[in-house]
Amino acid sequence: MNKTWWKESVVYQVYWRSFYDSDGDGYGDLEGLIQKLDYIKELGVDIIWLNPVYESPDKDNGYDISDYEAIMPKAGTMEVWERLLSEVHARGMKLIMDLVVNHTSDRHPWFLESRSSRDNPKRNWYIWKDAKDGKAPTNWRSYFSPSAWEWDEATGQYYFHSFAVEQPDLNWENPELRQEIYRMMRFWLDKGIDGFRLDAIALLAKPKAFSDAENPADIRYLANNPGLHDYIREMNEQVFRHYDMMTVGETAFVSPEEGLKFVGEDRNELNTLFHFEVCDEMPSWDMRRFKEIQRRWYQVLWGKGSNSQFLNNHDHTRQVTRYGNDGPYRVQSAKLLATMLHTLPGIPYIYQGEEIGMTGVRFDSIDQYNDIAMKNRYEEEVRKGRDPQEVLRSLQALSRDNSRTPMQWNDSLNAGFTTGTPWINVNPNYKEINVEKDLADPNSIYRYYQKLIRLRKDHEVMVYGDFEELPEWMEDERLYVYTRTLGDTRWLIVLNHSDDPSSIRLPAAYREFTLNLLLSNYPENEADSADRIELRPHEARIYELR
Ligand code: TEU
Repeated sequence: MNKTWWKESVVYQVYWRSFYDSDGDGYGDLEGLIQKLDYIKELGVDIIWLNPVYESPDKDNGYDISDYEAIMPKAGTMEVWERLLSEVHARGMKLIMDLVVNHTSDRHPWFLESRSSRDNPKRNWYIWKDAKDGKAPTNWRSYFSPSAWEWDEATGQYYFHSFAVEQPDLNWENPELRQEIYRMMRFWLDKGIDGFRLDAIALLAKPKAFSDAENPADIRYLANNPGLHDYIREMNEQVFRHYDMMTVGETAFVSPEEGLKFVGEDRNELNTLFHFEVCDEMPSWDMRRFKEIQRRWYQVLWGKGSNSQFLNNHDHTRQVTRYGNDGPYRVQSAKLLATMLHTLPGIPYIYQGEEIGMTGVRFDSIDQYNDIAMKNRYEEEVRKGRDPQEVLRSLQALSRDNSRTPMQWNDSLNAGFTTGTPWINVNPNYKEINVEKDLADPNSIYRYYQKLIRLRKDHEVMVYGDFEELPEWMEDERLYVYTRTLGDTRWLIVLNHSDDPSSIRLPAAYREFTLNLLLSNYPENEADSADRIELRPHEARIYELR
């Protein structure tokens, strides 16, 4: 397998508006991120993924861009952004920018022109259709609203939006539009960034036939349509291949076989991807399902293309709450999940706050929530006559705001995030869970992440080693036992994802090995041997087999 810098990297995702507020306006900002770069560097990560900072009316927290070549004043200025890039590089880290090219804001000048008249030269930069029988052209839902179509009275047509009404989709069939996007991409790459996280990239091609979906609620018809890979190959041909850069596609609804079309090294499309088979299809932890998903992606991708490992981000609630134990075993569980993500094949992504075990949140009223996806769904359900409190309760667990509460720096007011009023409430548990506390504790989650990342730097087996599960535990719903092998180096990873203790006896083939413990989230258990490994609740072990 050919070696590259991005394959060997650990990525840290900064949702800047919740990271650190330097000017007291209640929003995190780029100056605040600059002030915290040493904290990120000390963790040991290689790449920072920065959520969108472009000019935006902020209906979807920056994912509705109104000027691709300007910085949102809430975040800072282009001068501050330039300094951020320089400070990231000065610390030997890289910066990849989150880029949204499936849609723009409805306040982008392109859309204002497009909607001004049917014969405007930019009309065809977006997707406009006549009404059908006096209604929307199709019955398609959008991610954030009951219909993917919005009526425009002025020109008597509907426009298409995969997400919010305020996020009209660009028409990727239009070569003029595509060339403008490629020019903009080069604008940022020529500034020296190191790559892109490509938002909703699997949606660029729309269904060929604008006809009703059998089941409009199952919005998979919005993704992976014919023509999609032609666009991405052209993007690579015209932009990516000319730079030493990394691309990671946010590819909705892809199977491993579909995923390989994006990241196969012979495809000349993207370097790697996020798939959502876990986050979209596993409401809570299901070890057997998780193993099955990992197995399939490994079997299809390994040696051909790169995958990512993550269990939360700005769209998906905190992993220790959703998939671990954020109660009595929060610290051990956070470390176990990290051990799993960093020892499974793929590039590990750390979402800000994950490294100190931040948890999900429960706000009492819909007014305390910000996420447009949640608020639109709440209104839609209440309009159907459902009890508002019951609707709120049904949406809280998976609300994207769970991951968007401010970074918890210390136990002072607002967790040290802002001297102003935070744009979203701080999680009330910040006095117990915060950076200052973790930095002071040699056994903290943060210190454990540092050791994990250090291990990766010192041992290529974590990056390039073949993965193999021990058959004895393949169907086990609590234990995950697998090896990573590269040349003569063989590691054994043993995970007890359970509130109960467990013990295992390695198969005969492993009994000849000496178990050299490299890392555990508990104090060492001297009595262990291949004959008998005692595992405490949520215990994780990484052994080198000698
Ligand atoms: O999310 C895209 C999105 O919601 C789906 O493509 C994806 O299938 C889903 O997240 C998987 O659960 C991106 C951004 O991450 C999100 O914050 C934006 O709201 C959205 O695009 C619109 O730009």
